[in-house]
Amino acid sequence: MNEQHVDVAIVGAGFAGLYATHRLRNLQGLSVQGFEAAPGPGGVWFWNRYPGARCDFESIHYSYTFDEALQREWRWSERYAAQPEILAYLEHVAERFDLRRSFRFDTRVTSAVWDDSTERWTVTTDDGNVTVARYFVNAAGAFSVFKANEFPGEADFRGTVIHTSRWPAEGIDLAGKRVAVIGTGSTGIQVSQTIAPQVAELTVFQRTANFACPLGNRPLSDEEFGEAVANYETRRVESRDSIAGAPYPRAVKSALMDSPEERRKVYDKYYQGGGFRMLASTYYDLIFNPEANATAADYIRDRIRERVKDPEVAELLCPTDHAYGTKRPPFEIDYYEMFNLPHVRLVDARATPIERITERGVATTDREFEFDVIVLATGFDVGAGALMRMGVVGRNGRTLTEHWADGQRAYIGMATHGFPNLFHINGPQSSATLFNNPLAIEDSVDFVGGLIAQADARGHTTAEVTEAAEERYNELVREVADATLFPTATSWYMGANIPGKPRTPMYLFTGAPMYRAICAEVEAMGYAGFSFDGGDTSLPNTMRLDGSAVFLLAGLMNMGAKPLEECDLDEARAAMEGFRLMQLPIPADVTISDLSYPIDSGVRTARLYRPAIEGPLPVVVFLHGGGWIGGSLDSFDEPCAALAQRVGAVVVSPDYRLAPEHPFPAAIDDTMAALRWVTEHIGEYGGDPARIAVGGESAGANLAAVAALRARDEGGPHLCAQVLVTPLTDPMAETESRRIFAWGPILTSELGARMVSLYLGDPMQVTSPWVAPALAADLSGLPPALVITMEVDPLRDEGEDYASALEAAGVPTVCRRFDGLFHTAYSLSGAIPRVAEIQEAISDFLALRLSAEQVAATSVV
Ligand code: N01
Repeated sequence: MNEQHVDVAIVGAGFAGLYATHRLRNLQGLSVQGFEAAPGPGGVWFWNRYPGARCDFESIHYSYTFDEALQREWRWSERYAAQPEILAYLEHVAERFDLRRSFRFDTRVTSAVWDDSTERWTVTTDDGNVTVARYFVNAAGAFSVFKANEFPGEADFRGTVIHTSRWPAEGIDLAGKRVAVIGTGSTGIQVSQTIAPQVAELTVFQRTANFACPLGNRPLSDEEFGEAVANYETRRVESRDSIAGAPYPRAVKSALMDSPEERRKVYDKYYQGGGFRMLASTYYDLIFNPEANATAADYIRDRIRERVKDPEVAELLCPTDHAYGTKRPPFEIDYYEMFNLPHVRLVDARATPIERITERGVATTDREFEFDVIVLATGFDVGAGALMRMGVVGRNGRTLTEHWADGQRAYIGMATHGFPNLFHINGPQSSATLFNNPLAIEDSVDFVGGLIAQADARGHTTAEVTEAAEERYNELVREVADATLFPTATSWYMGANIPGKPRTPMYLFTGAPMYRAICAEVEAMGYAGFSFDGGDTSLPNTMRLDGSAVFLLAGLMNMGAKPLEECDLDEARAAMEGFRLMQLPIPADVTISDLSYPIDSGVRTARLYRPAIEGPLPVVVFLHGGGWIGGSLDSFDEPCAALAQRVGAVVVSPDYRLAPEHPFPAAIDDTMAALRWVTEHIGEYGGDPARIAVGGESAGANLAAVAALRARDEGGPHLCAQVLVTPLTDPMAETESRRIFAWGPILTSELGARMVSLYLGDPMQVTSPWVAPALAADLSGLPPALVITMEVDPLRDEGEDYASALEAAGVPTVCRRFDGLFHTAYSLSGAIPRVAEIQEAISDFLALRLSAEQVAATSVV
């Protein structure tokens, strides 16, 4: 037995293992020993040699980016390269960067055990050797364990049974043979359409019909290749910044915003030869809105019906049991036309399941079929299936299999608690499956390389994700999945294709930009979530957020929405109006009408929301948010209507003047004018002038708080309550939340400062209590207050400080913090289900404060 000592042991010589070796050995100078079960490099592209095996992501995108010369010199022959070409590419990379010498091929890892006393991994291989390593990198890939044959009787069969991922290099002669293909995923479709012309009979066993769309393969012209090479630099940046990791046009509309005719045009454009564009470039809500998804599903079903002549076969090929995209979409060349050939038949393996393999072929519950060759295209134990079989033992003798008994989990897809110095490349719960894999791999390897470099530079010997970080990330992955349609399908995305495997989301379904942003944040915070030598670190801000919030922010990134702080005034206003798209429908039983109220320089509009309840009703004057520079009656229609309905109150939303056209004190003057008008006239609209509350969100909450002060000091109007949702109470406040959440989300420090400066006009006003109510000399005598704050909001602490100050001044005050939510969440009810909890808190508070009994009792006192 040989024992060798290295810095890093790497398992796998596919895209991940090769780049990990290059980065860690060639660029970082670490000693590396790699292991690969296959006789050569290539990973999944070594093993999957079945006829028709081809990448369904364009090769100019699905390739390494780390070396510019490599990008230029490798000339892809087709738009979507076939397996031999991709394998040749990886062999070329192995040669060019001298990577082979770091690998032992034909070698399997049989155990990997962590020793806490030496802080080393001991890796044993089936050649009897032992490698002791500081770090252990799992680059074994997600598709290296194929799904074992589930059908009894294989030994009885007189012909050949073969799984697609074990296709022999010399091929199998299928000419004139009777062939069965079991499985209609990406692999089954590729192999069937390719072998159909050669075989005597082809029988496809389909358990679940799939939404396959045209691949659009063709030779890559010199012009296309030249254009790609010339623009690689910008293309790669765009790729990494897009949902799927390729510079496809972004989906920026809901499918429900287009008419059926417009939708047809969009789907026609991307269906024909668009590959993943059909999902990534059409409509952003296909993956979470069932109604939107149905439009794409209907479209694809119609194309299947057009392409397959026999209506019964066509119907069988139409998927009906899952939403489009919730199983990994396959791509095809002439798969559907293949079923028009007389020697090809489709068997419904759901209606008549396969029972066994017999001496002559396959027996279903209905009959026996005779074959010479049975091809199993039945998929993989996706995720870290390979690692699970390697005998990995972490701290305190705990095996990885035990740790993952309830489902595979890895912090940002890269690290597992209890397994120090073990890193996964594109591991479970990464975003790899929705992200062009070579790019995802490079990002993941670079992250791990950076972490090791930092640990080494600082003299740390162990790096391990904390239990809390792993747990929170795991929850986040589930919460994000719950915001999508993915959990509604039985797929390998959900670990649901392997009997007995825990059903749990295998990936973070946000798209690449959010996943990359989380990894960047972890790194920027000194590898937040990781503990070096037992020291503790904090969680990245994004992981404090509710999954629905992360999913929403990811959606904005996928659309390429400009962050608000980068927008000019018009763009910022338009973006705020766009928030309406993320609101629930307006409750039908609330009547909405516009009216006018006078201000010094003329009249303004106010919008009145009245629930279908007999009056007189209590009244809420609600000021919309928007940083005093944006927001509108329209953008707050839904929050105001929902408030009216929940509280059973007349809600009046004044259209106060905006800065910078109308700086301070225009907005607050208009607010006061609206309050006065409401007090005098609301009786005409079914409101009770004795029961008026003021409320607002963000800048609107600032106006509401100031209005309460002014109403007290100016002798009216009389207000029974104030509701301040995420108020700004002091522009100059130096709070911890302003520091920690300086980068948002949505509201950043820079944006906040810019809005305040536009609002003020004259900077000297910043200390006026009419701008900064927290600076008022006296807060006593103000109406009872409800202050609502969000955990991940720069304004959180000043809201809570203001609530404490009100209470200290004798004002009955309730302060509610909503963990996991962010500034502006209140006006995004369609995307953030927990807005209902905020609305409930407001209606509970106002129901009490505006009840006739309470108001009467208070007046008597
Ligand atoms: O595997 P799959 P795959 N009886 O799990 C059926 C990647 N890939 O090898 O859906 C009858 O998708 C199963 O039926 P059902 C890509 O990410 C990429 O095709 O479970 N049928 C399904 O139809 C892909 O998603 C490329 O009801 C049974 C099929 O077998 C991933 O690899 C090319 C069955 C399995 O489909 C896996 O694709 C190829 C049973 N007992 C693959 N058990 C590229 O182009 C399973 N099935 C990059």
